[in-house]
Amino acid sequence: MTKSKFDFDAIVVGAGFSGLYQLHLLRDKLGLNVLGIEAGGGVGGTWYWNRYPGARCDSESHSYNYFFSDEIIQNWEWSERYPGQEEIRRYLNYVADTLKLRSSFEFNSRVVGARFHEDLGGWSVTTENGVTRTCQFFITAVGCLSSANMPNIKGLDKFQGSYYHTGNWPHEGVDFSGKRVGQIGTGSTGIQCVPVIAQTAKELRVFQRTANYSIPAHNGPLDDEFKQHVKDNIDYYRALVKKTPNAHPFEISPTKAFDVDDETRLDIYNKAWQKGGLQFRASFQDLLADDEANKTAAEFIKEQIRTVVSDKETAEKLANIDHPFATKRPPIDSHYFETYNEDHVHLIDVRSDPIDHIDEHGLVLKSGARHDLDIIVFATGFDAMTGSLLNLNITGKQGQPLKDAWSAGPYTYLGLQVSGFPNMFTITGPGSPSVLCNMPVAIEQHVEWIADCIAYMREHDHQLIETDDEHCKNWVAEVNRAAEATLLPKANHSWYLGANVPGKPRVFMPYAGGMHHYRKICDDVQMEGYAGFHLQ
Ligand code: NA7
Repeated sequence: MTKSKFDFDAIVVGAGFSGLYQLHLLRDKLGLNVLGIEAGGGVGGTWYWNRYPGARCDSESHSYNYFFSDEIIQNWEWSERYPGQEEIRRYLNYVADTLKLRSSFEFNSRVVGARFHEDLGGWSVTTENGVTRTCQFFITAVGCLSSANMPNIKGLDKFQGSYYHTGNWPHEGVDFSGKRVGQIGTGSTGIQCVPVIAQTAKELRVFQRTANYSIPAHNGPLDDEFKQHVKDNIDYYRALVKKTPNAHPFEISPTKAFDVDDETRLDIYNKAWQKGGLQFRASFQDLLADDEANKTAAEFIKEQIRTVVSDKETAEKLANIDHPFATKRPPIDSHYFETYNEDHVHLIDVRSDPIDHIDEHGLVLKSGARHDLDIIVFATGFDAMTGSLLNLNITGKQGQPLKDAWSAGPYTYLGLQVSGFPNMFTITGPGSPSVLCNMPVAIEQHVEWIADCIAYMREHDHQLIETDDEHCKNWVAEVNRAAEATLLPKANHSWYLGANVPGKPRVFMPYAGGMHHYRKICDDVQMEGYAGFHLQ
């Protein structure tokens, strides 16, 4: 066997759902020499870092797993309708043990730079400890929501209490008992935190900039009958998640909101509300396409908020939502709105009276109103989709940094590759459906496509694969077209648009044309011998 000119055939960055499976396929199916690098101290990816109170997935557990291995499916048992953070981490540890993946990962090791070398035809990857390794294929499995968005509020350094970002939560937890807690942010994360923090805090003040819709999750233990049903019908569920636009295990209704009369529509919404979860969005097929249809769902939810929350003023602030339903990622909750009925929980509207600064004692609003606090929780989200990639300091051909290539927004072909960055693949990269889907299904599709592509290259003795400007330009146009065909771009502060991070280009980043269409596009590209990619 001739010695490779690279230290590794492939380096995979990240040990979450995507990194684990990618490493397994390349190492165990293709027989490559692969190194995994992970900044965290263990496997889990986003679930390793996001340990905030109430952290739970909004996909239902029977679809929030890998589908590639019957053995893994049959030997694992989810306990609740929606998997909690700890259970997901246990699951990923179980997968890592079953497939013996841990030994191929270097943990507690952060990638600080990756550079393509034209003379080498491959990459060098440098970690924080100064070590540099070379590889032929550089694969990012860094997740879409991994780079915390910490707002730049002046005076935070003076605050004498403690503060935490939900995405970097201390492993030992935070004790809220007897404490005056302020929480900034009411996205999916904030909505999960509120009811749990309220259980022990002396006082909880929630600072809301944008009111948000939320659907009750109705989480609870799964009964044995359902667990067995899923195992016995796994082929059905595997096919279902491949068929639906968001890769969830339920169909979107073929009916339009105005195909039925008012009474029937209300009945459908009531039933969906009772059932709970993201399925509410699937009540009618045109909720994300038609303004008037959307309003029927939006008004229904606003009415529920007014019914649940007893204080009229608080209810109005919560129901004063400025964007169409589901144009921001729709949270699901466990007693979120109900929590505002507790005397020690207060909602503060920082849209009408914004946060001005933080001082030793707490938050001060523009009006001068002050809120003295012991703990501040920043549930302020992520520099989504591009942040975790740009943080790797990636440099492509002719020394071009990825940050320059993406100065006007992410520029990819299929969300899989960037022109000027040969042999680099971005699992669930911007331009792919990713965050609009049940993630593990989107991840499996990307990971398998990448592994097939590398296998094809080996078979045909190709050393390099690179897309080009024309295909990136066309794909970005297609991503925009798909978004424009929906109401999604109408949410002003959405992280889908990058609008939550000051200075970030406003571009709709995920592909909204549906996972099922996207899968077909990628399959066709593969069938045509990797059309849009140049193989050398
Ligand atoms: P999100 O959905 O980005 O929510 C962040 C929240 O923080 C949102 O309510 C923001 O208000 C608020 N925010 C951010 N910066 C500020 C400042 N400076 N002042 C006041 N309020 C602020 O992040 P999540 O972590 O909740 O959810 C991310 C995804 O993780 C989620 O969709 C799931 O897919 C998993 P805004 O709306 O910008 O006015």
